[in-house]
Amino acid sequence: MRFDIITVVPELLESPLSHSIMQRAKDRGLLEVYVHDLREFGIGKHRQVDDYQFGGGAGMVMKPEPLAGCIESLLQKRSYDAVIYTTPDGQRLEQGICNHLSLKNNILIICGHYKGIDDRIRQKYVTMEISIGDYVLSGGELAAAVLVDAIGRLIPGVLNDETSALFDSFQDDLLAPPVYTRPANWEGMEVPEILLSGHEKNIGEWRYEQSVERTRQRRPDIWEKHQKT
Ligand code: 6GU
Repeated sequence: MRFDIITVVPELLESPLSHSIMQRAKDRGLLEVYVHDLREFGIGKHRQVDDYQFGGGAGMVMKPEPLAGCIESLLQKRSYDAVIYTTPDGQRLEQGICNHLSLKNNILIICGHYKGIDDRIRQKYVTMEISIGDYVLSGGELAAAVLVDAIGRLIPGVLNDETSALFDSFQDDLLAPPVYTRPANWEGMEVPEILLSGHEKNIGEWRYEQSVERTRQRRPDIWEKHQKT
């Protein structure tokens, strides 16, 4: 699976996607991430990528020509299954969207910055607009990193234990159960005995009950959705 990411701050995307599971996925050839510096397509001596907004108002807007130049240069080489714009006014990211996108081959992500991108770029090129939650970030780069991580880890072979993504919180509309490791007694606090019993079936049932209880208490909204399906 290949991601191309267009940004004015490439540095923000390097580190988050170059360690741990994402780096291993790249090393294994399962994931490719190419970050494109929009400034290379900037206008004039100063490689301008933003400008004042028509109609007045504070904040700069990303100009259409550099974005179109960068996007067109990528489209010459391949087509994309999705052209995603990261923006607070997009569709809120959920596990289901990640599952869906993990089946694609080529995804192009455009990171918004400043007040956002000229709306004509959205109209002409963007097929999906995604927000990672109801709060405002100073740019779409961290959201793009979140997207690549959340999607990339679902590619078969990326996670060590291939089944483990299936047990994630949200994957079946339930939060994950609590987990413990050694020592069994830490500062007088004991690990639930059932986990030491070796009884796989009982442990499975206990984990499910814990998941249900956590979901009811912490996320009644998810619990309601779970009961409907
Ligand atoms: Cl995708 N971008 C920005 N700038 N802020 C956000 C966001 C995206 N998602 C949540 N907040």
